[in-house]
Formats: sequence, C-alpha cells, structure tokens
Amino acid sequence: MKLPIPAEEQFQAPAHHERVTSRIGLALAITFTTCFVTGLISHLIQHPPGWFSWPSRPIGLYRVTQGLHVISGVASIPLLLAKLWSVYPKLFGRPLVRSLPHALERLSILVLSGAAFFELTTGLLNVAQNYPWGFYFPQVHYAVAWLAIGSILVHVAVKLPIIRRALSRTTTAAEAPAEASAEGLSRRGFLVTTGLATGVAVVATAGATVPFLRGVSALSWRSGKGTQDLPVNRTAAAAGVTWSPTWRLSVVTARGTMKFSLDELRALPQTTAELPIACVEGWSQSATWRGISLPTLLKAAGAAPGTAVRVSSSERGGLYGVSVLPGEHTADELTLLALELNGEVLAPDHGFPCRIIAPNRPGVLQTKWVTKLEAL
Ligand SMILES: Nc1nc2c(c(=O)[nH]1)N[C@H]1C(S)=C(S)[C@@H](COP(=O)(O)O)O[C@H]1N2
Ligand SMILES: [Mo]
Repeated sequence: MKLPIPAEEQFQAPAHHERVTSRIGLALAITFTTCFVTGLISHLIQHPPGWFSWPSRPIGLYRVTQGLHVISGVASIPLLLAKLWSVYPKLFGRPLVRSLPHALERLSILVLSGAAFFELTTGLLNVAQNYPWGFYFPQVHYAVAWLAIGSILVHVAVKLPIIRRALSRTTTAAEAPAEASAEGLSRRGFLVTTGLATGVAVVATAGATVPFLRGVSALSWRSGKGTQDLPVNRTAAAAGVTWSPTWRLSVVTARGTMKFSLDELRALPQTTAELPIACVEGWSQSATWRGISLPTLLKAAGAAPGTAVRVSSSERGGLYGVSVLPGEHTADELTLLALELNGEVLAPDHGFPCRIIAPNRPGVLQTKWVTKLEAL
C-alpha cells in the first residue's frame, strides 16, 4: 500500500506561514545567541587561554551570566519546538533535492536542528544533574555549541531575503482575507501560545538563580535547602574525604613549604564576606563566609598577593578536586580560604576544614576540602 504524502503546498494552517516562522526564528536567535555567549564566557573562565582574564568583581557577575545561560537555554526549548512545528511542512517539499545549494541548505537545517536539540537536551539534563551519557559533558556540549551557532549563521545568511520580507510589517491586501478566514489557531494565536509556553518554562526554572522567583519555580532545583542553608553539590561521603586531627594545610611558595594546623589558621586575621556560590548547572545562592583572605594567607606564607595559586583538595579521583586561582583573585581581599559558613564551622559537605570561596567565580572552581595551595 502506498501512503499519500501531502505536498508542501497543502499545509495551509497559519502556524506554517513564513511570518510566524520568522518571528519565532528571531526570538530563537536572541535566546540562542545569549546562551552561546554566556556559555562561551563560562568555558573561558574554566579553561582560560593566555589572552583571557576574568575579573574578580562585580562579585555576582558570573551568577548573572550563568543564570542567563540556563534561562536562555530553557527559553529556547519551546521556541525551537514551535519553530520546527512551523516549518515542518518544508520537510515534505519535493523533489527532495533540487540543486546543490538546495541540498546544502537542507543539510545545514538537519545539522542545525540536530545540534540545537542536542545542546538543549544535554544542557537540561545537566541542570537536573542527570547524566545518562558516557561522555564528559562540558567538552561535548562546548564543541556542539560551535556546530549549532555555525549552522545558525549559515541558515540566517541563506534565509535573509525571506526573513527581511517576512519581518517587514505590511500585510498585503491579498494576504489579509486568507489570514482572517484561516481555520484553527491564527498566526497571532500561535505566536501568543509559543510566548506563553516560553514564559512558563522560564518561570518554572528561573527560581534556581533568581531568589524572588523561588516560590513559583516548580522545577527549581535545590535552592535554599541543604546543610547550613546552602545546597550541597558533592557530599564528603561521595567524594570519599575524611578528616583527622593530624591534618595540615600546606602552602608552597618559592621560599619553601609552610604547614598550618586548623588552630593556626583560626589564629590568623579573619575576613567575613557575603558571597554567592554560582554553580555552572544553574543554581546559585548567597551565603555568609568567614575565613582568611588569600592576600593575608599568601603574605603569611611569604608570597605576593596577585600570584596565581593552584588549589588541591584531599579528594581523590574526582573531576573537581583541583583548581587554579588566577592573580586577579589572589589579590582580592574577598577571596577567602573559608573556615565558617553562615556563622558555623563548615559542615563536612561544604568542605571542612577549609574551602575556597572567591567572588565572581563558577561554583565548580570553589574547591572544597583544601589541603594544599601552591604559588605558581
Ligand atoms: N573538592 C571538590 N570541591 C568542589 C566540588 C567537588 O566535586 N570537589 N564541587 C564544586 C561544585 S560543582 C560546586 S557548585 C560547589 C558547591 O559547593 P557546596 O556543595 O558547598 O554548595 O563546590 C565545588 N567544590
Ligand atoms: Mo557546580
């Protein structure tokens, strides 16, 4: 039996009109670009090339860029679905391949949809801390982002004449009656529905990073809850770390290695600061930290503030047991080797006996269970 395949021209619903496609495309271009740029920033901070430096102030900037990354990614999901719905009759266009440029255009759309879909699903699963794949998420998510943005640029360039025409406001007299008599959801109706779905998706997740939305964010993960009023990303048990009274902090400088017991650290001048943890996975939360500022500690050990420092933890085998504090951060009085959180001694899950907490840094670099600092 042969199934009747409809021709492209037979899809008459207003949702498939090029003006709808272009409007949603424009919204998608904005959310995707925001997502790409903020993602790139996050990647550069975590893997800084020589030319890149990230300031330690304002303290909450990364909280904003990474919050935007997750929110714009979430907003892109309903927009992408609506866009695909709006253009899917094109998939029925025949003949399948008309010319070489046409074939390339179809291929680029395949790459574009695949890459965009991959980015949004892996990103969302990462936010939900669900890792059903065997690859190292950040690298693949980063590589495919370039594929997505590249194919978007090609796509926009190819479609520019149509986009121009569709976004110019005048409705021709010939079009107006067709729009008025169209059955089902009108163009406006489809756009409004898409906008609402996007708004709901954003509000349902944004509470993870925007405090006043917490009450309405049904899908907001782990904000507000947790030991000492702060979410825990990796517990001491999961990291396999234990502590004994013989513990010492090693500070390695050009002058040699100095060792500090916990009591000796407590005897150094302490600084209190209100700083957020801004997890790359999207949640962020502010807390009150108390400990030794890095400039103070470096001076006590005989090194100059502003020297880059490698931070190692007692965690073995984890991906986040080591980080590097660049000079911008070791010179900042608000970069702390924290001993206390919200007025109490650090809980084991938050990094007892001491952890790094620095302004304007991804959470993943706020190393817990610190045992060694090396001036580089
Ligand atoms: N040693 C070590 N430090 C770590 C981690 C880790 O897995 N191991 N996770 C990091 C991540 S991803 C985040 S978001 C913060 C969370 O800190 P918290 O668990 O105290 O909220 O700790 C960071 N410090
Ligand atoms: Mo994190």
